[in-house]
Amino acid sequence: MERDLFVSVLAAVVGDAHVLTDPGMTGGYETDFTRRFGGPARAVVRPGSPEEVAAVVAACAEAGVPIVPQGGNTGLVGGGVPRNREVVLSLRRLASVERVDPVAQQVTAGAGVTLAALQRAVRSERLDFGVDFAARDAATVGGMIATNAGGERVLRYGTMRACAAGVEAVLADGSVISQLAGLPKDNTGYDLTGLLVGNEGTLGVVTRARLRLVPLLPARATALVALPSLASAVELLASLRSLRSLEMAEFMLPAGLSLVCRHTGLPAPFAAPYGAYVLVECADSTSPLDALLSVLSSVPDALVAVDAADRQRLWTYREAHTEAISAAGVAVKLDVAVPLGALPAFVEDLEGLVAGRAVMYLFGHLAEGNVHVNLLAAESPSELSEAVLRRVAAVGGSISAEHGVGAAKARWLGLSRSPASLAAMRAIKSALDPSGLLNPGVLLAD
Ligand code: 2HG
Ligand code: ZN
Repeated sequence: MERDLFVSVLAAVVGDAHVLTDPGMTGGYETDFTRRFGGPARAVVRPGSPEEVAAVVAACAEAGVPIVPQGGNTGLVGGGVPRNREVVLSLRRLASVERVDPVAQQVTAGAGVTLAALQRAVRSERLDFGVDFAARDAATVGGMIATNAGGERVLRYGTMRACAAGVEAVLADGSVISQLAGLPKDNTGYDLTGLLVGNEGTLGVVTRARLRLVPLLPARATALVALPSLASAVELLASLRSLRSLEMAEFMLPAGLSLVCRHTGLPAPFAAPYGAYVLVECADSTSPLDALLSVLSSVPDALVAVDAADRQRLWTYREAHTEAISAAGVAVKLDVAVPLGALPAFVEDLEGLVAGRAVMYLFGHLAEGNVHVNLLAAESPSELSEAVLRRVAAVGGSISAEHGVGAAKARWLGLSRSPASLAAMRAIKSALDPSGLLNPGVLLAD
C-alpha cells in the first residue's frame, strides 16, 4: 500500500488531526529521554479510545506495517521509540480514570493516564497506588504495565505485576483481550494479565488496566541517613525491615549526591561526605517517627523530616539523580539487580572495572539490590555495557531490574535467561504475533 493511502486509512480511524507525519510534529515521539535511542516514524497515530486502538492495529496488520506502542516516552531502554519507520502508536489520549471502587479498592485507568493523575484521582478517595517513582508526571499506566515498572515503594507494595488486577489489550491481529473485572480469584487458565505485564509492547498494546489500590497513609516520616559504606547500608536495611511502616529505602553514593547538589543548587546535606547515603521513608495511620528514630539511633548522622516540603527536599537528593546526570551528558544506563548480600562487593568490583573507562554514577533501590548504573563519557559503550552485564550475571543478578530490556539490552538477554526460557518466550511471541509486527527488535533480538 502506498504511504499516503495507508496514512489516510489511519486518518479515517482516528481523524486527520491525530495522524502526525510532519517532522516538526513527530520529533518528540521519535527520540527518548536518554537521547541514545530513536529513529524516524512512518507516522505517529494518536487514537482516542480502545476501539480506535484496535482498528489502528488491525489496519497495520492488514498492511504489514510494524508498530511501536508509546506511553509517556519516559523509557530508558529504547523500547518505546521507533527504529526504522514503524508507526508510533501513542496511547496518551486514553487518559480517563474511571470511578474508584472503594469496596474492592480498585480503579480502572486508561493506558494514557499519568502516574501523577492516577495518584490525584485515587488520593481524593483516601486511597493510594503502590507504585511510585520520579517520572510520575509523564510516565503512563500503559507504559508502567508494559515494563512492569517498579520504583521506590516496591519493598512494601511490589512492582506493577503485584498492583495490576487485570488488563485490556489489543493483540497483533486487532483482537481484544479484556480482563477488567478485577476478581481476586480467577483460576480459569493461563494468567494473561501476568503475561501482558512486562511484555514491552511485543505481545499486545495495553489500552486499560484494573489497578489494586492501598489505603492512603496520612502520617509519614523521612530520613536521609549518612553511613560509612554500602555494606553498612545493607546492615541498616536489615534493622529497618523490623518497621512495619517501612515504605522506601533508596541508596546513593557521594559522587551522585555531589552532582545533584551542583545541578539543583541544594546544599550538601552533611558537613562532611560519607561513604553511602540511604533515603528512608515510613508511612502509617499514626506517626511512624519514633519507631524510625529508634532504628536510626546509632547511625553516624541523619536528617529527618515529617512535613511535606521538608520531606520533598530530602527526596530531591535522590530523585534529581536522573536529571542531574542527563544534564551532564548522554549516559549509558544499565538498570540491574543483584542479590542483596552481593551488593557491596558487586559495587566495589564495578568501580574497579569502570575506572578510567567512563565516569560512573550509581544509585538505586536498596531493598531490591537494584542498581542504576549510569556511565558518562564511556569510550566503548557496547563493550563496557557487556562487561558490566557479565559481572551482574556472574553474581546471579538480572540484567534488567525495572526498566525493561528494550532495544538496548535485547542482545544480552541470554545472560539472564536460559536457552529453554528464551525458546519459550520466542514461542509465545510467534503464537501471538506471528508476523512480528509489535515492537520488532525489542526484548527478543531479531
Ligand atoms: C529511578 O529510580 C529511575 O530514579 C531512573 O529508575 C534511573 O536514571 C536512572 O538510571
Ligand atoms: Zn529506579
